[in-house]
Amino acid sequence: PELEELNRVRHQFEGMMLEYKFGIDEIMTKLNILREEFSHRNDYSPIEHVSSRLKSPESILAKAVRKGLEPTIEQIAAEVHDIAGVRVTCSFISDAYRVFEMIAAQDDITVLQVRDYIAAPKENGYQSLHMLVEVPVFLSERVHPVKVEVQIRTIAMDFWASLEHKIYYKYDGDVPESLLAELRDAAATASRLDVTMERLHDDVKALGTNTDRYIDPRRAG
Ligand code: 0O2
Repeated sequence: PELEELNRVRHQFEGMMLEYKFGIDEIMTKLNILREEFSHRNDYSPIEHVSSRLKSPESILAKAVRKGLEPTIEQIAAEVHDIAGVRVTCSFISDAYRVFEMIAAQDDITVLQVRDYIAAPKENGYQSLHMLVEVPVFLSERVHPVKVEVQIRTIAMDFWASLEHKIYYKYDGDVPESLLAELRDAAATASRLDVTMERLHDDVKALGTNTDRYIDPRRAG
């Protein structure tokens, strides 16, 4: 009977993970549609790259323990918000907010929570725009609302976050202060790069609509 109970729980857990995977599929479709539409219009796309991940059972349990949760499926589903994760990278900060608005405006999406670590970076320098959304998944006998955490960030923020994540795990969360200071410094550099790139992009865009202002150095004089 114990084995039977274990198998029942395992089956229930696998069912939950499948629903999260469907949630990811729905959000990925939405983002890919937007990307292809921009590409068809031959427009500049605010979406540079999209990736997704389903949190591993080990990480889910580790987070449940960290949060002091009962290790039940109900508690995990209610309290662990990033089991389904989608990450969008953009070239510019304004694009991150544009993608956010486009997702939030879709009728079947409910925005449950927004964490704007771009406007208010974390103490360690982490920057990213997080939105927790709920998307309906149509199953054979019911419609299930699935939570997906969407992280939207620039290429520079993503570069920083990937390395910081690796360092954090390498030191098991106990990163030496000197390294933390260098990371904060690097985050500030990445942030300055984002601001400069956005300004350059805006300048060139303004130029594009006023060709008179562009002087070809090979023809001038
Ligand atoms: P992994 O390995 O990416 O899955 P919550 O319980 O959701 O309310 P939480 O988890 O702190 O509180 O939420 P938050 O701040 O939205 O962070 C969730 C995810 O954001 C993390 O998941 C990371 O992916 C990313 N993140 C947040 N802070 C940092 C940071 O300081 N550095 C990096 N590199 N990523 C960060 P996981 O489960 O921590 O990691």
